Order: sequence, then structure tokens, then C-alpha cells
Amino acid sequence: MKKSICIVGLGYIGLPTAVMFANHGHQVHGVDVNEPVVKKISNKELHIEENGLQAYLDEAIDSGMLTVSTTPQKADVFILAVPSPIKSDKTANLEYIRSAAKSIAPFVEKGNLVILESTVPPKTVQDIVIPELVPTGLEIGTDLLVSHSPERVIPGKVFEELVTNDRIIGGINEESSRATSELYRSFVKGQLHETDDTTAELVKVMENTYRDVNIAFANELAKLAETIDVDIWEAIRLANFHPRVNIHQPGPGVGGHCIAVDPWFLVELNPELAKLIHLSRKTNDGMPEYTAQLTVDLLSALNAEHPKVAVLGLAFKGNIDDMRESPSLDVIQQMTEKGLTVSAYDPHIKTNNIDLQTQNLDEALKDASAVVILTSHNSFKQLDPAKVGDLMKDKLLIDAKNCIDRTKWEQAGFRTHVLGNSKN
Ligand code: SAJ
Repeated sequence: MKKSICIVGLGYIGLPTAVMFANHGHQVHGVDVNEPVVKKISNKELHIEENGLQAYLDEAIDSGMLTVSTTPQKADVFILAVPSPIKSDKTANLEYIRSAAKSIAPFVEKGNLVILESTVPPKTVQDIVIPELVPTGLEIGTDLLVSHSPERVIPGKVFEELVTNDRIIGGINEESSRATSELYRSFVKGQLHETDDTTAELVKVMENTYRDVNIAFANELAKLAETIDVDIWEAIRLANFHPRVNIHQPGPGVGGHCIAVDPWFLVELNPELAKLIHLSRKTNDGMPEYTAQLTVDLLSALNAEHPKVAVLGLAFKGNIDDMRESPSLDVIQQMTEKGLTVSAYDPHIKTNNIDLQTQNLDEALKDASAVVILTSHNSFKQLDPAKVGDLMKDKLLIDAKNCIDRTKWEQAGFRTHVLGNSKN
């Protein structure tokens, strides 16, 4: 059945979800507190980069099925897709969730369904969302259905994964789960797994924590491998031929608004019990310093004074424009503190967000003694090492993502070092 849907939060998850519902016959009203964002969307301009988003947005606005504004309005279904970041003390900041729930309360009516999509610490629906809905006077669970259905899509493949991924549906009761499943069925081809709200909250946080712990293991192995001159990338590739082994990839750190954040929700739940999770977070957070020190050590052989380093990649992973929690920022800070001069370039980050950033690749490379690849953008894989080398003072390449054709760069006269592979 076609519904009217009000989606609060038009970011990396809310906007793709809004256009999906709109293009599947639902009347969608998107809400964001950021006025320039609302203005852009209504003009069919993107404020985020995501494959296919422009075409979906054009369709949704042109058909009239998506409208946007800074305030909610009445609807059959309310979806909350606002950020749930951590504070500087690594505890959850649930103020966006609280204020989104508060903002819809005046518009909620009997028979409505409220769905929280944001990733949250277990118990957030019970402790934050429901209390904000109590003033509606509606009986929660009968007059007003509530559920948590966490988004699970990966940036860059959002539209594919919104359709094909299985989805966890955590209703506060069976009726809430059933209504939520029915709604997502309009475009989800994966299975819908119904459970309760708190289990759904834990499942989502567990998924990202699994990845964080696994990456920490890979990073630890990378450091160990460097001490015995083994190529960890090849070793992991070989280990993963075992049918029950799936070791992730090392790198300069873990970024993004999910994997670097969500494990803290479990640490906060009980620091005494979440020891492995905490150590993994610290291991991954230590990788920027490790990468910066590796650069310093390799440069020391060149005897250059305050050598310049060209850092390529500011996004938290390849082929996206998102810098949130990017380890590159930490690597750059560490490099600067260690006395290196840094110039940073990322073709996907079109505005200068940090002082040392340039929009000009040649400028970043000019007179550099080392080029350090921190993000596996396709455009970096296609760089011509001869041209790069011509601009540089010394030819040293450090590849923290193992994404460069090392032989090609060595043939162009570069000394190369891949993180986790000290072999030359
Ligand atoms: N990374 C590694 N090694 C790896 C994989 C990733 O160092 O083997 C790094 C990346 O470079 C990046 C960070 O981890 O800095 C996170 O990247 P990611 O691709 O693992 O994940 P996200 O943050 O883009 O998306 C994750 C996904 N979760 C899982 O795969 C379990 C996605 O499905 C979730 O929807 C998303 O978090 C979210 O919004 O929670």
C-alpha cells in the first residue's frame, strides 16, 4: 500500500532512502535542519556524492513524489535517519536522535509508524525515542507503532545494497515489525528478518564492531609482518583461501561515521566486559601514527631537511567524497608534528577543508620527497609515475592501501614501500 512518509535527516542515508521510497510510489517529505541542504535538494543539486543518486533525485523531484523542507509534516510513516556520532570522550551523542524524535511528535497521529534507521547504542528506542513520543498521548505499540530498522548500506554502492541486502526489522512488538516489513518490501529484494528493537540495535552495532576487530587483527599482523619481511597482503590472501577464514585488510586506520564510531557504543555499555573491542579501537586509532612514523623513518635515509610529503587521499576510503573520521586527517597531523611539510590532495574532496589541502595535484607533488597514498581512489591507481617523479625532489612512494602497481613505479625510478610489506 502506498504511504505518505516523512524522513528526517537528508544525509548519506536519509536522502537515498527518501528517493527510493519516492520512486516506488510513496509520497515522501524529506526534512533537514540545514537550510542550504534543503535548498540544494529542491533544486535537484547534490550535497553528497553517491553513484546513481543524481538520476534518482531528478526522478523523485520531477514526479512531485519528493518534497523537502526544514520542518516535518503529517504522514503515515516517520523515518529518522539523523547522525549518532560520539563525543570527544567517546560516549554516544544522541542529541540528534532526541531532537529528531521531538520534532516529529507534534505531527504524529493515531495509526502512524515511527522507524529509527540511525545506528544507535542498544536501548536507544526504549530510552530516547519512545519517551519523546509519549507526549503525543498515543498508546505506544497500539495507537503508534515503533521500530528500529538499521541501515546497512555501504557508501558507493548504496542503491544496489538498499535493494539487495537483507534487512533487520526490530519492532517494539509484532505489529510494529509487520508494518515496517510491509513498507520496506516496496523496494527491498533481500530477506526481512523480524526481531525486537533492542536486538536489532545490538545486531547493527555488532556487525560494524566485527569489522573493526577484524581490521585491528589485520593491522596487528601487518606490523608483525614488517618485522620479518613478509608481505602481509599476500599472506592474508593465502589465509583467506581457507573456507572458514576471512581476514580483513590492513591500512592507515579506520574511518567513516560507522566502523570507527559504533564499537564505542559497546565499550560504553560496559568497559570492563568490552576489552577486546576497546583494544581493537585503540589498535586502529594507532595506525595513523604508525603510518606517519613509517614515512619519517623512510625519509630519514634521504637526509632532507623538513622534507615535503605529498599525501594523496583525504576521504575515509576509495572513490567517495566523505571525510568523516578519516584517518588521513590524523596521519597529516602526526606528520606535521613529526616535522614534515605536508601538502594533501584528493580529487573527490572539492572544497579545501584543511589548511594543507590543495585542489591541484601538481602543486601537491611539486618538490615533494615522498608521495604517500592513504586512500585507494581509482584515479591514484592510474597515475603516471614518470610524470609524478618529474615533479618531485626525491622519488619515494609509500602505499598504505596496497593499491598501486609497485613494479611500474619502481621501473620509473621510485623506491617503494607498501604498509605491511617491507620487502623491496
Ligand atoms: N577498512 C580497512 N580494512 C578493511 C576494510 C575497511 O582498513 O578490510 C577501513 C576503510 O578504509 C575505512 C573503514 O575501514 O576507512 C570503514 O570502511 P568500510 O568499507 O568497512 O565500511 P563503511 O564505514 O563504509 O560502511 C560500514 C558497513 N558495515 C559493514 O560492512 C559491516 C556498511 O554495511 C554499514 O551500513 C555502514 O558501515 C554503516 O552505515 O554503519
